[in-house]
Formats: sequence, C-alpha cells, structure tokens
Amino acid sequence: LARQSTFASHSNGSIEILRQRFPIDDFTNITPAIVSKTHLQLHTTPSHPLSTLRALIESAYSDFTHVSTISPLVSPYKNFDELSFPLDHPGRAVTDSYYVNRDMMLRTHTSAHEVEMFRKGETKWLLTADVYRRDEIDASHYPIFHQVEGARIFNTDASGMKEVQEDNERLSNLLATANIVIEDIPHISATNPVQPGHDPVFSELVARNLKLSLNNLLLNVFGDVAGISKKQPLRVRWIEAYFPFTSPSFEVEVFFQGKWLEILGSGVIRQATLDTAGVQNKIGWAFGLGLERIAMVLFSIPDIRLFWSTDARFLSQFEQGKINIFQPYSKYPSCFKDVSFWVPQDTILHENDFCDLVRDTAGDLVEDVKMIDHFIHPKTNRTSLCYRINYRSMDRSLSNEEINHVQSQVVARLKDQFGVEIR
Ligand code: FA5
Ligand code: MG
Repeated sequence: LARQSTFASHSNGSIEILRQRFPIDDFTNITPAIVSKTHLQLHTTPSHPLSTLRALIESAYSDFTHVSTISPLVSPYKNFDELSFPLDHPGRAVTDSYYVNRDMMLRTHTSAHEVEMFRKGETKWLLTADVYRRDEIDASHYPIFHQVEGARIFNTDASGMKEVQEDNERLSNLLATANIVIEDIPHISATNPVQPGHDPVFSELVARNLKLSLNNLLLNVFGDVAGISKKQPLRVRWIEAYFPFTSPSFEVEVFFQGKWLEILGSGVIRQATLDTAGVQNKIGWAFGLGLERIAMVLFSIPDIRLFWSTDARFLSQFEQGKINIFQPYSKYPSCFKDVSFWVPQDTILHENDFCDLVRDTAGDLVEDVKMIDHFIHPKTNRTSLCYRINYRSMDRSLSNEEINHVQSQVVARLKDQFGVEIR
C-alpha cells in the first residue's frame, strides 16, 4: 500500500536536525514544523512556566542527579526495544511516532534514556526533556510535550533493603501530618504482578517507596494551590496500569478543579532493563510525568499552544520560580473551514497524517481539527472524508484573506501528497 511522504519538501535525500544531517527513507515523516522546534528547550528557558515546574519537581528530589539537556534523537532500539516493547506495539507505527529515517526517531518518552542513565552508574536521577508524538489537534494536544522521568534503584542485598526501609519510614513520617487523602491499591496483585525473578517482599518495599515518594512530590507541587489553603485535602488516587518495562505498574491521578487529572505512569522497573544497563544486582522504580497538563492547571493556561508563544503578553506574565494565574489577554475569533475529499483507492490517509499536514501548513494558527464525516461509497468502494479545521491565532485577529490562503495551501498539499479528489 502506498504511503505518501508527508515530507515531500525535502526531496534532496537528506534532512538536517539539530545540526546533524540524516539520509531520508520510506520511514521519514518528520515535518519542517517539528524540526523548527527541536532546539527550543522550553523546559530550561528561564521564567517559562515549564521551567518553573521542572525546577519545582527537582527541588522535591534535591538529592537526585538532575539532567535536562539530552538530544531528542534516539534509535527506535533505544525508544522501544531496550524497554521490552513488543515488535507489534502501536507506538512504533509511522502514524504514531516521528521518524527521521528507519534508524533514527524523535523519542516518544523520556524512558528512552533509562538504560543510558543506569549504565552511567546513576542510582537516583531525574531527567527532563521534550518528547514527540503524532496526535490529533485540540487545546490539550500538541505533537511536542515535556516529560520528567524519575528513577531510583537499590542494591538487591541487605544494605539495599535497609536503605529502602529507612527511606520509607522517613517519607511516611513526612506524609503523616500532611493534608492529603490517598486512594491506594495493593502494591502487588494477581493483575499487577511481581516480576518472576523478584523477591516479593523487596518488590513491595520498592513499590511502596515509589508511592510514598510520589505522594510527597504531588504534595509539593499541588499542596499549596490545590486547596490546602482552603483547608481541603489534596486527593491523589493510584490506579493499576500496564507498561512493557515495569511490573507492577501504576498511574496516578490528582483531583483538581473538580476533575481527576492524569499525572504520570510508573512502576517497578523490569529486570531486563536493568540487566541491559549492566546493573543486574539492583532493583528499583521509575516514573514518567507530563509537564504540560500540570502546568495548564497550575497556571490556568487554557490552550497548550500558548507554551510555544513568543508573544510578550504571554511570556512577561511569568517569573522563574513563581506560580501565578495566567491572565488571558484576549480571545480572537475562530474561523472554521471544512474540506471534503475522496481518498484514492489503496491510499491510507491516517488522521495523524492529515493533522501533520495541517500543522505544517498553518503552524500554530490551527486550534482544532475534527473529522466530521467519513463514509465508504457502496459502489466504488472509495472513502470520503470531511475534516473541519478551526483556525484561531492566540495573538491576533486573522483576516479572511490569510485564512483562505492557508486553507488553499492545505487543499493543494492534500492533492499533491495524497492524490485526493476534492468534493
Ligand atoms: C509513558 O510515557 C511512560 N514512559 C511513563 C512511565 C515511565 C511508566 C516510567 C513507567 C515507568 P504515558 O504515555 O502514559 O507513559 O505518558 C506519561 C505521562 O505523560 C501521562 O501521564 C501524561 O501526564 C503525559 N502525557 C502523555 N501523553 C500526553 C500528551 N499527548 N500530551 C500531554 N501530556 C501527555
Ligand atoms: Mg497513559
């Protein structure tokens, strides 16, 4: 089946990213719009809300190594195989991840650096970085976001057990007097099992250390703003999860402004990962937390695109180390444009391909993309799609001419790259 390149503009056989040149191939799907943001490092840009949040998290792990400048270019081996992702995992698909070529991609999560960190001998560390995923377009999804990975490993001997027990005691004392309500689940269960090679007692102690440590982190991050000032306890709930590289595994949600907010994934690290890193005699935990969703609620930032704004009316509202409520400077009008078309037979036009084409053409002028119609013609067997694009700038009013021009470029590229027939 033909999969058209969304990277038609780079036909000279190579692509430059972060001052490195790479050959392109049939996997290449990274767009110029994405490449142009790979160097921005919002999470270390002073005064940026993402940087303030990173620093706040780091301050809760002051005795850990902190890393925040690792390149997003990794091999698929590092992003997936080292972490025991099965070969047919959907995350590997070109529709879901950004590939430079078959051998190089933009990391989809900070877990891609776990083996490298452990191999260096790090035993307690935080790593903050930009991560990339092909996805839909709306106010809470952006193809680039930021994660903090945290991990801690212990010796699998009496010294390690003593270390984890002492730390559990210290952390439970800290939590004992805190205004927090935790909905917990068992550390280990039939559906969230201990790993075959692990001592169940040790694994439970490690899972408990993970939970105590993260409950304390959440208290630090949300404690002051989530209602402690209003004498409401912070509510945290632990949920059973699945990740190929941890067992048992957990997700954590925080109750904030009337809703449960998904904060992170975590678990007891799969021994295969530690073995690959050459630290066979260790056991430990890891978590991966998304910064944008937390920052959006802490700073009341209504649209994820705002993090990328260079408008002084956005940036000047923030100061490094300070959490304050964002004052929206204005909301400019939306402009909706529909495009309906027939997809040629034998062509797959994934929604993420459509969204990337729109993002690459319209940049951050696109707020939302929705498929509003989809049917297959009973006689010709052709697929008809209709997408509704909502154009709205965060910074200014858009003229009709400008929108019409962008929309006509979207249509032209659709015809050009996917051979669609406009209806
Ligand atoms: C992961 O990325 C795992 N690497 C997390 C992990 C690390 C598990 C270590 C076990 C051990 P997940 O895809 O669920 O998992 O993403 C983790 C967090 O990133 C989510 O809880 C959420 O806070 C954030 N996140 C995920 N997708 C998005 C998105 N599209 N936009 C914004 N934030 C997101
Ligand atoms: Mg998830």
